[in-house]
Amino acid sequence: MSTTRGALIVLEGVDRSGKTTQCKNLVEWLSKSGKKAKYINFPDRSTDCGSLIDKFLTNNQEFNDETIHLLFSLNRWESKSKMEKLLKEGITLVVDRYSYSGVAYSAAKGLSYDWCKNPEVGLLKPDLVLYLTLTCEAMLSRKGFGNERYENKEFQKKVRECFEKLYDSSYWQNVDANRSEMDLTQVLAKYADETILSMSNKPLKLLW
Ligand code: Z5A
Ligand code: MG
Repeated sequence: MSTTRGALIVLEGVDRSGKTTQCKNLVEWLSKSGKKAKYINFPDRSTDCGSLIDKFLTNNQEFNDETIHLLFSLNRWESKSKMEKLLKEGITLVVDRYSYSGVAYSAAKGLSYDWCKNPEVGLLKPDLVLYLTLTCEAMLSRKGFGNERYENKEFQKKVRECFEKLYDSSYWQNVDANRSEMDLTQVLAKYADETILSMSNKPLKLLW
């Protein structure tokens, strides 16, 4: 009998909406309920390309808007084969930011949507995007906001508008993140579970 593939589940949302916390909780929850699941995050700062991105985000290196956009995209391409292999082995991937962050942050700087989407064409398309929504006030009150590049209120407002343009009701689910950590995990786990159960013979699709 062939293995049912894992689901590709992406968490997106504005800064501090709790993506990393929730991705980790979700992997733990899925594992406890007997499903194989793995956490993956972008940017992956552990690669050579990721280390350049890290220098940029921490204001230790400058790149023009197009260059940093392509580096973020390259950072996802580096992982494509590994992700495909894991999914085919039946492992569900819970991904902390993906191409949607890539497009939203660059488009918020003024690059065109089409230009921003192009380098993402051919990457794996998620089965489910869980988009965490958070009001500006709630975002600003959370710990750690303001330490890195892009972490300012005006820019985050533009990012939010760009994310909203990417919304696609066929595989996106908006979730209000302004609730307790555990309540939010329960809501997300329900959506994740439904998606995993619906996998059966679904082929992997590609963006965009
Ligand atoms: N970027 C890009 O430009 N292009 C790309 O292609 C990609 C990314 C992939 C760094 O990303 C930057 O890269 C990011 C987008 C850009 N720039 N910005 N802004 P990152 O993923 O490394 O960003 P980060 O520094 O980890 O922040 P974050 O991901 O936005 O935070 P989060 O993961 O959404 O939140 P968190 O770390 O889980 O939680 C934040 C805080 O809130 C923390 O103190 C928690 O304890 C607290 N928290 C979490 N959940 C709750 C609840 N439910 N209630 C109250 N408090 C909570
Ligand atoms: Mg994070």
